[in-house]
Amino acid sequence: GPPFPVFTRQEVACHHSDADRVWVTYGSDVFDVTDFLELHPGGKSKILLAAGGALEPFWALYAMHKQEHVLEILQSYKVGELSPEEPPQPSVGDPYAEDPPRHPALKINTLKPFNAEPPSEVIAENYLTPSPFFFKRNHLPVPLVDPAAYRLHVQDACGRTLSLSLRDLKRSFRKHDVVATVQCAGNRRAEMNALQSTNRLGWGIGAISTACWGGVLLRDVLVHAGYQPGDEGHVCFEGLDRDQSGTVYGASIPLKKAMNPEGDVLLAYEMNGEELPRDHGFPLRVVVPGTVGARSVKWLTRISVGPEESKSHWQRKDYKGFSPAVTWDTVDFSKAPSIQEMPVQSAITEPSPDASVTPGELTVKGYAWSGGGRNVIRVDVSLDGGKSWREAELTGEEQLPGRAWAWKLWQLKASVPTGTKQLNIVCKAVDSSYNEQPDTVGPIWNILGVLNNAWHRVRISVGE
Ligand code: HEM
Ligand code: MTE
Ligand code: MO
Repeated sequence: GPPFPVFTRQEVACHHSDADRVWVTYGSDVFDVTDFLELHPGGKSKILLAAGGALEPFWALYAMHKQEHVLEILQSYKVGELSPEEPPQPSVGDPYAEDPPRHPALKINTLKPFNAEPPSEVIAENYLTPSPFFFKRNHLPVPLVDPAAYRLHVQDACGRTLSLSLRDLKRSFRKHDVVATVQCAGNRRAEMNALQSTNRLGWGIGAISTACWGGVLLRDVLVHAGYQPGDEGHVCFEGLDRDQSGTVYGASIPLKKAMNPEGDVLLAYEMNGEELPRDHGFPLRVVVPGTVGARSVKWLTRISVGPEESKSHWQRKDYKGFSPAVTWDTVDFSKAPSIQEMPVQSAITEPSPDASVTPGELTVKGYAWSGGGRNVIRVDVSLDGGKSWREAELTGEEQLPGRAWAWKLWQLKASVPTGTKQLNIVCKAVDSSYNEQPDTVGPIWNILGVLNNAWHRVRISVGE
């Protein structure tokens, strides 16, 4: 095509609002992203921060934009190039320089922010996931917190703010241990993306892990702050991770869940008997058993109670479920409730799709879990794509009825007859309410790529 028109940075700067069109630069290219504002998964207000200027300082923080599928979207809005006389943008320091070291076995989905999951074969090796292999889902850089200076701010029932040190928390409240599985709403999004792209982070089957969390009950802290069991409302949490515009990670849960003596919501300072690792929220995080991972706010700095849910982007504009018919043009975020309890889930961790399987003895392994404290009562496994089924053997700790916060691991020993060319392994779990998983992804596909709990399928060609 014809060469693009050339602009100065000053000309680009004139396009900084809807009315003047919104232009941004990246490298030496100029883009008119006005038509993308409403479609942006991170929200319109975020792009407006960069309006009229360079994306680089923002994308240094939200570095998951530096992926092919995002850059392709950007390219489609190109309207020009910067004049070669324009000096390049000064390079920005790496906001992720203080992130902790991680285990090299993790499969990285995005490096900055750090989003990674354990390899499939590792997931079901341990009932309690060793912390280095526990999936990590960060939206921002990991904050560096001095535990001596750390304070938890709790807004009390009279509107005052209590300030609690770690020592206060450990001294004033009884310690509880809760074994709970944490699952991201985006677990298994890659299978949704394979059907139709959601333009969002592709997770495999590993955005789920289980730990023994040690800490104090949120309920005890709320009672100390003057709240009563029958009170209505939402408990809002804020993390210490924030971006240049001061946006902090935040989320909320119903007060009823927090105050429920059988809800087991924890403010955790230990994970698997050790100090909470930095990636998992050091020095203090929320763990909301049975509830989507997004509400288990890490690096917790503030708790407040109010009539409304958290105003955070991640409470209001993300982590909601929509009909497959809803598009970015028609989505109305106020129409869907925030995801809290999760549906029944299971996946095959072994054999992995690229494993070499030969006729003879075969062990199929996996995990199964359901939200809301519902126990997994059964896992059915098929080797022929769902024509015939067998029941898997379940393992896991005994859990109280209605408080089954942790997954079940399962396995099935099968024999693969000689002459078998292909195995089409399928699993599906049933929870204590007899909820079952849908058989395919199509009918539950959604623009955010959340809540994928379709039957998990692994196709394997059998060698000689
Ligand atoms: C998410 C595109 C500008 C902040 C995303 C995603 C895309 C995208 C495709 C989804 C990524 C994924 O989940 O894998 C773009 C384009 C931009 C732009 C084409 C060009 C103007 C910005 C700017 C900011 C920003 C300037 C910040 C100031 C975010 C945030 C998310 C996001 C906060 C959500 C991330 C999360 O789920 O944690 N953007 N973006 N974006 N973007 Fe942008
Ligand atoms: N809390 C803060 N402060 N910042 C975050 O980015 N991510 C949330 C939640 N808590 C997040 C957070 C999401 S989406 C999930 S799934 C879980 O943390 C992941 O917890 P993990 O990293 O310990 O596995
Ligand atoms: Mo998540």
